[in-house]
Amino acid sequence: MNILLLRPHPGNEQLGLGPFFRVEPLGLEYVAAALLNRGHAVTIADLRFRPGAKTWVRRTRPRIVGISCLHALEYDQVVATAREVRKVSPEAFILVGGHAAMAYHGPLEDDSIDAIARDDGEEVIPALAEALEKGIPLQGVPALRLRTPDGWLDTPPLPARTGLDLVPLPARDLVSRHRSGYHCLLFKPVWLIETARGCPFRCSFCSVWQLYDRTYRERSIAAVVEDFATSGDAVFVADDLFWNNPPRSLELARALKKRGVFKRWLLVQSRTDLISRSADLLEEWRPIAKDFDIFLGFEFATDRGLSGITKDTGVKESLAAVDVARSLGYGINGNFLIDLDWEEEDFRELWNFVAAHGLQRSGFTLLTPLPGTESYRENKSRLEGLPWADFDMHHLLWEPKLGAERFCELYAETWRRSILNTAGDKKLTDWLRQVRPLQIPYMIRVMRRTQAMMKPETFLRAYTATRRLSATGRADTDPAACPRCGRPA
Ligand code: B12
Repeated sequence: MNILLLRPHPGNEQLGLGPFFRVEPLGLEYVAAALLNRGHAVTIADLRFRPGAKTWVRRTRPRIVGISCLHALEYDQVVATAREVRKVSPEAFILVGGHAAMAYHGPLEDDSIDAIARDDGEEVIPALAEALEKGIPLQGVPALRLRTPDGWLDTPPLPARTGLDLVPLPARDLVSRHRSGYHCLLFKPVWLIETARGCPFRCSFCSVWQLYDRTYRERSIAAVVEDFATSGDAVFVADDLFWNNPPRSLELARALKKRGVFKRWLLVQSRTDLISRSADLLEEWRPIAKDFDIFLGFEFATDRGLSGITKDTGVKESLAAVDVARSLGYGINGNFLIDLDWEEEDFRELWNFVAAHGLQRSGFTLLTPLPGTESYRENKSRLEGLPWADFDMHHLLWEPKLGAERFCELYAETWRRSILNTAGDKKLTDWLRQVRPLQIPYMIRVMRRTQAMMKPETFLRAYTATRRLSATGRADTDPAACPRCGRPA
């Protein structure tokens, strides 16, 4: 069967991590590998590059079109993509899957979509293909939310969570034409690797543990070593929580070294408390890459702030993690949350903490109720009608306590204190010195886009545009500004 898998353009890559990161559609590569094993003809089209969906549908004449929906901010774009596909191929079966689709499917219940996958794709799509091929009723295909003449209904769940070794390696060849376009700030091209999935913790702002019931699944050491050995030299590890299982992680580090794996750059995501007590493990991992960065959620600069969310760790652990990581030569890319209820003093406390501990490489996101979290359920009524593209953790979703104008000034000032401000300590020329000459135009483009976050108008215009949109049902008509992000067109 011809199957086309689409990674849509997210529609909003303007702020936060959006401008720096464009990584391969790893979830689709695993799904594709599962389908190739069953003898299907599979194409992955990454619509962040040309050509568009219509061309791919005409070229591949698919029986099934699978569309991935990773982030809540992509819902509207995913529906738009499904409608475009439906127009060119009325007979194709259109299925949507991916984190945001599984965590909260309401916005995807559109007439252009035939089903939404409620679990990981490796078992679901092959079962769907088989049912379509044999004319078996789709109600028997597991883990679907299915559109029927009687409305949307759930099919039975998978008997157990899919083991990650069911498909040991992703079909990376299917995206090789875009490899040079995948990047993470200084590194281009970049590879995305997954060694484990899920998280046993219970942070109130995160939708991952809620979706996977706090489970944590691991790939086998042999599969991960093979994946590392055959991938390129700049790697972002997609695991929700790296180093979670110290004995297995130690074994993995040793196996990678034994295989001679050494990368130019590695980036992993982990927790402060885990790092603060895992110095030996981090020491074992450090020689595996020349530069080794860690994404760490500090969330707040005070225990008072941390007590307002469920994080189950404190500022003491944040600082201990910084000490452990720095003493071993790791780079720290922290993230702090900013609450729309903040007073001026809260911003100052954050700025002082960042300066005192040298955490200028951090990012600053707005505490946002993401679909799939309890906080979304609690705030649902006040979020009704907002464009999904605004759920990027940089858009104000309601009026801040300080008033939008003052809040946006302080938020932009927070970003101005980060190393991304090219008018600050690290100039554009310093960034350019860190990349190869061929990558200078790319780097200039990325850093220029990033400067929008240093300006209060960016956040304020976006907020005003959204409010106008909810009041009138149409976008800001100012032709000089993007209706979503308020940036000059
Ligand atoms: C890689 C990643 C990114 C990358 C790449 C995204 C991109 N645009 O290319 C970067 C770093 C850029 C990124 C950015 C952001 N991200 Co992100 N990201 C992830 C991460 C860590 C891993 C995803 C991944 O590749 N996993 C590995 C693959 C193998 O698994 P998978 O994608 O889940 O695929 C499986 C299934 O989902 C399913 N499947 C997938 N696609 C399909 C399709 C079909 C048809 C079917 C049937 C099945 C299926 O089968 C696959 C195989 O089992 C997830 C965490 C997560 N657990 O999802 C967060 C996550 C998706 N991101 C999140 C967030 C919040 C963001 C940001 C807003 C953060 C920020 N500070 O700015 C930005 C938004 C950027 C933007 N404007 O677009 C949240 C989303 C929450 C939500 N409900 O919306 C997550 C869940 C992290 C979290 N813990 O909260 N992100």
